[in-house]
Amino acid sequence: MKFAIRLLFTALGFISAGAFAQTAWDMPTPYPATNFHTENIIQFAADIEKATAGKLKITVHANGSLFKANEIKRAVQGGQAQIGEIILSGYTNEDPLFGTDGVPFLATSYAEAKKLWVAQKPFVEAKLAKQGIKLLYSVPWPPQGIFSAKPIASATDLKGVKWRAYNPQTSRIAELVGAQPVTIQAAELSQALATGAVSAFMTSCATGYDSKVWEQVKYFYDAQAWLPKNAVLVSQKAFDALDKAGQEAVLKSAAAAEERGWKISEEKTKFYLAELAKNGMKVEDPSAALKADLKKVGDTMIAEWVKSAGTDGQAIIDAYKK
Ligand code: PCA
Repeated sequence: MKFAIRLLFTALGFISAGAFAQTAWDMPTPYPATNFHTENIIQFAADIEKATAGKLKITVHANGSLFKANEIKRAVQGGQAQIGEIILSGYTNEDPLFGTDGVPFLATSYAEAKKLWVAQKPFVEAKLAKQGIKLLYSVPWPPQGIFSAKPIASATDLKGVKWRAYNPQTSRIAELVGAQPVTIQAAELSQALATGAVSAFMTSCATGYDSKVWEQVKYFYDAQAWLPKNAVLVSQKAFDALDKAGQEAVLKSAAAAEERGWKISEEKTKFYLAELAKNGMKVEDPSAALKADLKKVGDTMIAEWVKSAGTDGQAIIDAYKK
């Protein structure tokens, strides 16, 4: 009798485990928990948990805490993480098409960035699919400008300066203006500034705000040079292992996150710029001379990118310009 009861309970246990099968995903992301991309991701994870009645639970590991920024794509590809966030242009050396949105002065407003994404997306999707990765959504950073400890009147003032880079393009800019590039991911930016490892860089007002750069850096030149994008990627294998309802919850929540993210990015730009000023930074337009110097850098880099990206790159440009 006792044995029969135990058997019965065991059987019930199996049934309930089947009916309430729980899937847990780890999601490494590169940027701080309070960054707008991360907050959007946390909402995305909550939407999925709700839509699946708790069957799919995504734990977000922000700020490079589970995998460093440059390790996240490989982790998703290799199945060490089921899902993750990357900055697409961080992978320009792997394939120039990933870095379309990192090319200076190709697309400089949210509307242009959207148009460029429509042209770029099918190529990024296909490339990732070959690597067993499914693209879920992508959201841009605010337009990129120049942060500097010292005032910059023209590119000449950047000669010899220790320049923080976050992707191949920001390194290339340093080379073209005669600065010294050092690659440092956002999670280490505050420390690099505090130790004097770098004193100038290009990024968004959002990252300037996240890293409280005003403690060392006093100038922001709002060059609006490009809008790089983050992308949320899932392992195709992990996605395929979900039931139909789970897959639909992920796709629907991703579409909502993409729409929400583009809106928040654009809307929060004003807030970030105001915060930089409020904390004692000079927020200015670049001088005519600096603008002209940056334009020259952009022209060089657009030509270099078109050359490296071949016929697919040309197809993206043609679709974008149409
Ligand atoms: N912030 C990220 C990438 C682009 C941006 O605006 C960074 O500085 O690392």
